[in-house]
Amino acid sequence: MVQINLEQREVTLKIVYYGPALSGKTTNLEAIHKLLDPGLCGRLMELDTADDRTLFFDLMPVVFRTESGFTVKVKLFTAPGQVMHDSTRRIILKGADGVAFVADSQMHLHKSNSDSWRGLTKNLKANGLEIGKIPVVIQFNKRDLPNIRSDEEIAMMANNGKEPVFKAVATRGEGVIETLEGILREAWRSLDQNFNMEQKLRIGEESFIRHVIKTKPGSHVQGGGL
Ligand SMILES: Nc1nc2c(ncn2[C@@H]2O[C@H](COP(=O)(O)OP(=O)(O)OP(=O)(O)O)[C@@H](O)[C@H]2O)c(=O)[nH]1
Ligand SMILES: [Mg+2]
Repeated sequence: MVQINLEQREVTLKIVYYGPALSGKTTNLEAIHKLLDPGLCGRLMELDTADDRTLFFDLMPVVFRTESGFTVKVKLFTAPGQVMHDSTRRIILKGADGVAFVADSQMHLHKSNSDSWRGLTKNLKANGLEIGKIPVVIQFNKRDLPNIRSDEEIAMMANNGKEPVFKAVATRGEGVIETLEGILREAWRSLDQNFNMEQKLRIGEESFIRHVIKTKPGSHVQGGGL
């Protein structure tokens, strides 16, 4: 849940990257870390095993100050995807203001995507949250691989579902910023509705997003939207 401290003029938001094992959640954060302005990004902290599997979580804060004098901290977390870490996933989802669900586009991983989605629903519920109420966007990652779900299929899912859908090749940084922008937008709208963020911080949605997504000069950001 967003923390708003009016006295210290500080606001902290939590966004969680969630999805099946090896779908590319950590890779998304690494790409964001490379693409965003280093002046805004904190250290990327990865708590993982020797073979790079997320053990507990990754965390990267993005911090900026508004002209109205507020410090805004956006904390980007990844949850570990391996099946055995379910209780860790539940803990990491606690107080999330938005979830970016990173699905693996490969056909044969369809079931792990849907199992993970079901797990998300269950773990949100355990935290008093609910899909449909908390902002969620979906990213279909690994678009560079063979035997993946077709663009048509993904477009159809995007049409039928409520969540915004993005396509990505996280290893190349493609679609990663678009996904982040998508979840920030959804999260901001929901927080504004519930807590009057615009009035409190005296910044609007676009300004909030532009503040976070300041890419490094010269960095190449490619589209991943539908
Ligand atoms: N070909 C391809 N490989 C990718 C892409 N994104 C990530 N990978 C690779 O997939 C593997 C797993 O990526 P991670 O980012 O560690 O996956 P994760 O979701 O954090 O995995 P867990 O922490 O175990 O849940 C790594 O070898 C990545 O390089 C992509 O877009 N295309
Ligand atoms: Mg990981």
